[in-house]
Amino acid sequence: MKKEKINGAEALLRTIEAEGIDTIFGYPGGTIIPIYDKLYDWPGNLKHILVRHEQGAVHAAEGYARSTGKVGVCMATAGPGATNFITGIADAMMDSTPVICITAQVNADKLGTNFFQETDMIGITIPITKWNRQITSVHEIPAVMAQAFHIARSGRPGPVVISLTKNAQVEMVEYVFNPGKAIRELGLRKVTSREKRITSENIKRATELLNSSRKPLIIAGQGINISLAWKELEELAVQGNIPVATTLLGLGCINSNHPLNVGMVGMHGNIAPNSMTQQADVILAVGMRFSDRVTGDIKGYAPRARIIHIDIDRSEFGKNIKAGIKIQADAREVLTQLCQGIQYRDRQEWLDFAKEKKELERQKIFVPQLSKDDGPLKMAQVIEAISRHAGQERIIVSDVGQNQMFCARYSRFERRRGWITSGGLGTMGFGLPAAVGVAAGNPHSTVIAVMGDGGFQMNIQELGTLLQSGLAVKMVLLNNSYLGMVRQWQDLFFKKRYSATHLINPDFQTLMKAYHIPSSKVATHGELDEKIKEMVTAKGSFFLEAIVRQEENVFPMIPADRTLDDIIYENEKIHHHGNR
Ligand SMILES: Cc1ncc(C[n+]2csc(CCOP(=O)(O)OP(=O)(O)O)c2C)c(N)n1
Ligand SMILES: [Mg+2]
Repeated sequence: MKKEKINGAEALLRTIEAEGIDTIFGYPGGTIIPIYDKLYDWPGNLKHILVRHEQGAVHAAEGYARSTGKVGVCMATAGPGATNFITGIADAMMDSTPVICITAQVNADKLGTNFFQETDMIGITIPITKWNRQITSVHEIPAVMAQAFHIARSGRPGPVVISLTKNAQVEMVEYVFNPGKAIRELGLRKVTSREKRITSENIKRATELLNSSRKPLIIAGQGINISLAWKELEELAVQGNIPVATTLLGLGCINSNHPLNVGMVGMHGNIAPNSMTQQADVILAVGMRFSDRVTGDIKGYAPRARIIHIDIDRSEFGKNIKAGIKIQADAREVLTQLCQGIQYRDRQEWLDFAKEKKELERQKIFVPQLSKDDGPLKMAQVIEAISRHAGQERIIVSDVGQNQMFCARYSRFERRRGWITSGGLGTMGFGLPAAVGVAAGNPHSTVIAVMGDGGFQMNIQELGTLLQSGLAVKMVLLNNSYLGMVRQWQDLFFKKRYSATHLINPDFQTLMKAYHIPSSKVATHGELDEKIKEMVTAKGSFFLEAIVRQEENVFPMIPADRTLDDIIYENEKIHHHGNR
């Protein structure tokens, strides 16, 4: 019997469905119409969410991927549609997010002729993709798509770009999807027995080092979420009685209220884990990459610590911080093995140090930040109230800036994959479209997007996506009429010369009317709890605008290029550091 023939567009959609994906985020155009034509009456489970700008499609795919653990898929037409993907792709690369970005391309026989809307997406995206491939013939589609999914989600995940010429979308093929064979054809390098031996020897050395340590600190990053190592992380910490800090992306990989969780490291991190980094004798870094936002000036980083670095990507070893023990393997596997040899040690003095620093932060930062006074609302108060009212199944998505740091510092994280933010690239405009993707992937969760007035306006067009898709996102706008984080740096390091950071904003309430999104505004403490409750209990999308203090700064802070010993707590202290 002859196998049925289908066209390339249909073959592409079948591969996506076969990989367990139920939603594609995208935007059509002339070169990609054959795929949209197939979507028009697609008989399967695949939904398409029409965004309002292609950047939004990538961020939505990222939100979908990070909140569900699946691969996010987005698509765009050739040329401007494709180049609008770039910021999203770069964002996914920085945060190791598995997305497949399909961009249409002109007919294969027209490549290189400056054909209408021809842009070389392969050339453009080489440095910001884990892998990219141009498909010029229908026969390549099933195998290349299987490879794309494998590469996007395996090892250290990342973005894959598939540039699909128009002829390949319309040519006919006998459809056979054999991912196993396609992945074997990639000829990926296997871990050698020598490497396995080195790994197990290093696990033994690491166990001994941890067992003999008086002041160990685990620093857990996004790798914990990627390798699903939440349980193993907690087990290691509890069995060894070892405190755990997390990076910004690692927030939530251990519960906020866990007695061994000492908080977030980094520029606006908590005092305890930053100070502990400087005092620790052993640091176990898992699935984190010692970003400059975590280390400050690397010359003064963790001066007393021997460092064990666990990462699936060996290019991370020694890139920023040298580690004495390097273990290139899946975080979950390594943590499981470490659990087998770890011994409980009484570390009262060390844990008391953490307590002391926590108390210091409470007095110096939390109490004043959360105290009610006569002035306008503070961002911290809004975030804290959200945590109290929004239920444990909430997923918090943030934008970038002060809103993001307040969100990280004042939210309580009680569920896995419950925190989605743009870390490495710090992409303003990430929040709203990412939340759209989170909502698509998690219809039963409360999805809350916390944004600043600057970042919200960077992808504000995605309100149209909410309107049309009916997806539910609770938007919280922290409106300070400033590009707050840049203003903070101008305040602290540029003598308050607020160049181009003040924003004159539109009337957001009127705007919501135009989009038929129910909305509300809050400006006083008295109303805060009630307004937040109104938002979280609303059916569908809701927009809450909090008018917050205009010139508030996020503290503590470790100024860029300073060491973790140089924590500043308030505006006054900065003047000792001069203007840098
Ligand atoms: C796309 C992009 N452009 C510029 C920046 C630089 N930047 C970082 S934070 C920030 C200010 C953000 O302002 P807003 O969204 O109002 O948030 P706030 O800090 O006031 O909470 C800017 C301009 C960035 N991170 N991303
Ligand atoms: Mg702002």
